[in-house]
Amino acid sequence: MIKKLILTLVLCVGMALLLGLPVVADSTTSMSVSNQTVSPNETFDMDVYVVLDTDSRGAQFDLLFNCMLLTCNSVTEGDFYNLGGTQDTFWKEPIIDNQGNGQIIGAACVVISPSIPVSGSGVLATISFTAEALGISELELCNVVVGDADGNSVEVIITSGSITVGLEGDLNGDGRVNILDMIIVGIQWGQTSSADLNNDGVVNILDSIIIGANWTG
Ligand SMILES: [Ca+2]
Ligand SMILES: [Ca+2]
Repeated sequence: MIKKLILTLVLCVGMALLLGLPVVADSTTSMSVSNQTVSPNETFDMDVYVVLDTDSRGAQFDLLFNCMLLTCNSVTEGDFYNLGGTQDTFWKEPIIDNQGNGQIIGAACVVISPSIPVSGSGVLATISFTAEALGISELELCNVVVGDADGNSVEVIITSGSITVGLEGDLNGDGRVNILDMIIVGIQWGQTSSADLNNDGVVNILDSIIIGANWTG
């Protein structure tokens, strides 16, 4: 019985290779930012979070945001690669563009020899923003590169986020929490998107409840 199962598995893999089907890498390396709701004029922090299932010596990212809604004040190194300040790293300050496009360009962190590579999870960087106007700004991670202990690129799952400036639950940014926001939850039901108000990775009834609790009509 076991031999049959193994033979079947081998045949399936062989067929997949013969047919040129993509082989999906079993990667759990990820980089993400979350969704937050903030008030106008509020200054707040957003962490860039990493999860690494392999030893790594460095990572870099860019991030796009809506500079009509947000001003980026600073991007500072997190405690992931420096192990809470106990080992040496080089932190490359990114270029911050609060005009025109709204970009953070070239944030990077690398451990410096003889420091050890790291794995697990933690904060790669912390971004300080100030909310300037009502609305929703997508936070799009891009140009993400994570290197393993030998400098090889690692496959990374990227999860971008968003900042809602205004009332919690006001998904369309019109200053009210009502049926229009509930409709957005309905449209995005089951997805990972900006309507994921409680940041649990899926849009569902729990997000609807948050809208109900903040209902203005
Ligand atoms: Ca609304
Ligand atoms: Ca949710």
